[in-house]
Amino acid sequence: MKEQSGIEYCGWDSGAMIANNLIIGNSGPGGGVECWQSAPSIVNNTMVGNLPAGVRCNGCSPEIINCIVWGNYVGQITDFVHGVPAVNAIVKHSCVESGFSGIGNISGEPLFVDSTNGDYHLQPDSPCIDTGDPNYVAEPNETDLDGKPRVIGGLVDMGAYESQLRVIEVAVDIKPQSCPNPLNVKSLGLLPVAVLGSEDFDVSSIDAASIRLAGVAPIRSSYENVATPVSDSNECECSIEGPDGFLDLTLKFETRRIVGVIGEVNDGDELMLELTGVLSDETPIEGSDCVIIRGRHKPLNKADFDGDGTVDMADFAAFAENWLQSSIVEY
Ligand SMILES: [Ca+2]
Ligand SMILES: [Ca+2]
Ligand SMILES: [Ca+2]
Repeated sequence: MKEQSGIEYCGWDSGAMIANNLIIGNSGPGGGVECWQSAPSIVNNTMVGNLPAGVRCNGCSPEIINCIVWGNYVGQITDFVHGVPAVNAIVKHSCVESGFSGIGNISGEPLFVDSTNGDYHLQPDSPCIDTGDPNYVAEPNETDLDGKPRVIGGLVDMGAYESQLRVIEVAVDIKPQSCPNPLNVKSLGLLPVAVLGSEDFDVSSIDAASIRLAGVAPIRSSYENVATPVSDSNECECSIEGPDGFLDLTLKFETRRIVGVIGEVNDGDELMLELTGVLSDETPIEGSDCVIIRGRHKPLNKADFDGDGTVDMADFAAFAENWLQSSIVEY
């Protein structure tokens, strides 16, 4: 079945397979899927906003796998009696509002892209990504509701749509060959940063123009072998190890622009800076490294006209003194 939505009716002894459907906003005796005396397999469906339930069973034992059952009005997976959870339903690796007993089930908000406007694709940080049945093996050429590959990222998602977005984690080294990485907030110089290549990751696949560190673009980039990735997964772990035989993407950022976006910091603070970008095929990449703040930085208050860090009468005087300047027009 490949319906956008609709009441699926599984009658007497049916062993129907209901897969890859959006079952949204139905109302009727059963709601989304109604089963009578049957044992259908309900796989990779997104069932939302149905009245009374996402799945309602009358003497049936459906097997519900890799589904999202959320925001249905009276209950999610219920017995014939309104709102009572279906005792004979076998529910696995599914996201069910308020939870449901069974292996691999979760109850976190599924984070649809825009459910108000009918977009039930998953946001990149949805808990339903890669949390379907870990042993699920897609058939050759099996697709999701969009006709896109059913399994991306090695593990199947819950729901009708497989998230096609695969974020690649990259190794980032702020100040290659220095550890820790001091950041002098008064510096007018450049902050060197490298995205590190490895046996598995060729940095020439990166679209260097897309790179941002804390949202700031680099002023230049190059390819050199400058450092070795740290194997420790602790995010602020760093190393002084130099070239390793794999080319790195080296970038230079204006320190004052980085300092401009990090907010108020004090001497000795440790701060993680996030690096984002895309590969030339648009696959997103992300990574991070940490800096130790040297000096103290407080973002300028716009009303602090004399720049002494406090807003007081002296600022008002400076403001008043300059008031008329703006109305003087030179001919
Ligand atoms: Ca996946
Ligand atoms: Ca470093
Ligand atoms: Ca390297």
